[in-house]
Amino acid sequence: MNPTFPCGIVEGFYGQPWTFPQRHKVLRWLSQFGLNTYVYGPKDDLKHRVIWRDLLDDTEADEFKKLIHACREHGIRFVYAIAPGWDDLFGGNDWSASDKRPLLDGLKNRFQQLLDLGCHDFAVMFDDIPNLPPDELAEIGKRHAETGNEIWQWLQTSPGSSRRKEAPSQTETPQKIGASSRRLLPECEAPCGSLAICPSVYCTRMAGNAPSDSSYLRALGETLDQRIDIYWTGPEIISPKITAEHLRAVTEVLRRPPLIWDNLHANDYDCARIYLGPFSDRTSALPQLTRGLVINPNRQCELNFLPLATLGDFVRSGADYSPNSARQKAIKMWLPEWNRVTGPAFAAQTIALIVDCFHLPFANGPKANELMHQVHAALQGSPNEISQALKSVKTTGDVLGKFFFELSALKNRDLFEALWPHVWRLKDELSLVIAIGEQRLNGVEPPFIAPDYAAGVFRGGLLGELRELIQPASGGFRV
Ligand code: GDL
Repeated sequence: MNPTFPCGIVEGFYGQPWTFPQRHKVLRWLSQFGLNTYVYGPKDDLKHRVIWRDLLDDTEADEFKKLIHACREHGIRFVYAIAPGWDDLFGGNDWSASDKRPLLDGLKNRFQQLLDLGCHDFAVMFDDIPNLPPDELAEIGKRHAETGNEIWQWLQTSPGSSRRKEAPSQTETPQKIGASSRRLLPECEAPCGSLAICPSVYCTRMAGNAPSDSSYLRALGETLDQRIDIYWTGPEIISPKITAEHLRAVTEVLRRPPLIWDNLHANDYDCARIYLGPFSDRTSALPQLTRGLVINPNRQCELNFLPLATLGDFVRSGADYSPNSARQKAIKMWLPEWNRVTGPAFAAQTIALIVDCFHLPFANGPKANELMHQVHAALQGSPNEISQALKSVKTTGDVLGKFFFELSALKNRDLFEALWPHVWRLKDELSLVIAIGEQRLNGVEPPFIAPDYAAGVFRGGLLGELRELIQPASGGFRV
C-alpha cells in the first residue's frame, strides 16, 4: 500500500453519533489496519449541522483535543467537517436570508476553534440540502466552490494553521488532471492542512445519470481551487460497483480525481439491515485514480471491525485483493471481541455464518446463498425436495438459535446490542420457513400457521403492511 494514500473512515451517517470512547476504539482499529484518515461529520451531531455556528463547549472541546491528539499519535489525519446547508443559505440569491451573520464568518469561527485544538484538516459538506432550486444549480455550484476557495485562502493564513503561509490563487493554472495531481499526506509529524467539499450532487444518479451535463458539477469543478478535494459516492449513493472507467469520467467533470466517500457499509437508511461483509467491487486501481477513500460505515460502531479490516487489506493488496480471503483473515483477527462471560468464545465458523447472513447491500455471503437455495426448495419444491431442504434449513436454524441464546453472554456489550435484534429476526424468519415447509409436506393448505406469533404481530405494523404492498423487483419495485 502507498502509505500516503488517504484512506479510512467518515463518521458521516444519520442517527446517534458515536461516543468518544467508541471513536478512540475506531482509531485503534484504523491504526491496526494501516489506515490513516478519520473524517468527523455525523449528520446528527447538532454542531455539525443543525446549530453548526455554535462553538464547542469546554467539555466537548476537551474531548476533541484528546481525539485529535490520539489521531496524531496513531499517524491518522483527523478531518473536522461542518454542514452549513441546513438553514437554507444556498437556496436563493440571498446568501444570508435566514441569518444576518455571514456564512463565511460562521465557518471561520468554528474552524478557528478546531485549529486551536490542533486540527488542521477540514471539510464543508453540502450534501442533502433539501429543495435546491433546479434552475439555479449552476449558480449554487459556483457559490459552493467560492465558499471552499475562501475558506482555503483563510486557512493558509489563520493563526493555528500549520500550513505553508503563501496564499495560493484560486485562478492559478489548474494542475494536470489525473493521478499526478493527487495530493499526498505530507510527511510531517502533525498532519498538515487539507480542505474537502462534499457537493450537493455527489453521485451519477443525482447528476441525472450524466455528470458531464450537470451544470452544478461543471460550475463547481471549474471554480473550485485545484487543491481542494471533492467527495463523490460513485454511480449511486450506495454504489454496487466503482469502476476505473467511472472514476476517469468523474475526474473530467470535477477537474480533479474525486475523493471517494463510500456508502457500501452505511446502514442508516434501513434500520433492519447491518453490513458485516468485506469491502468489495471497487476497482483495484482506485488508489491511483482518486485522491482518497473513506467509508461511511454501519451506525453501530462495533459492527465495523470487518469492513475496516478488509478496507485495509484492499489498499495494501492492490490487484491481489480477494474479498473472500480478506474476510477470512479479518474474522480471525476479530475473534478476541467474541469472548463470553461464561462458556467458550464463539468459533470462527459461527462468526463466518453471521457475516454471510448480514453481508452487503447487494449480495449475501456464500453460506447465506446456500441457505436461500434451501429455503426456496423448502417453500416451493416437490415433497422430496422439501423434505431434503428442511433438514438443511433446520441445521442452520439450530445454529442461529443456539448463537442467539449464547450471544446473551457476550462480554462486549456494544457488540451484543448491535447484533441481537438482527439475529432475533433472522432466527424467527427461519422458524417460519420451517413451519411452512412442514405444513406443506403434510398437505396443509394456506394460510399457514406460524409457531410463535399470530399473524400481524410478527412482521406487522404500518411498515409491515407497506412492505407487503410494495416489493422490490429487478430494476425497481412492483405493487
Ligand atoms: C447519503 C449521505 C450520508 C448517509 C448516506 C447513507 C453522503 C455524501 N451523504 O446520501 O450522510 O449516511 O447517504 O444513507 O453520502
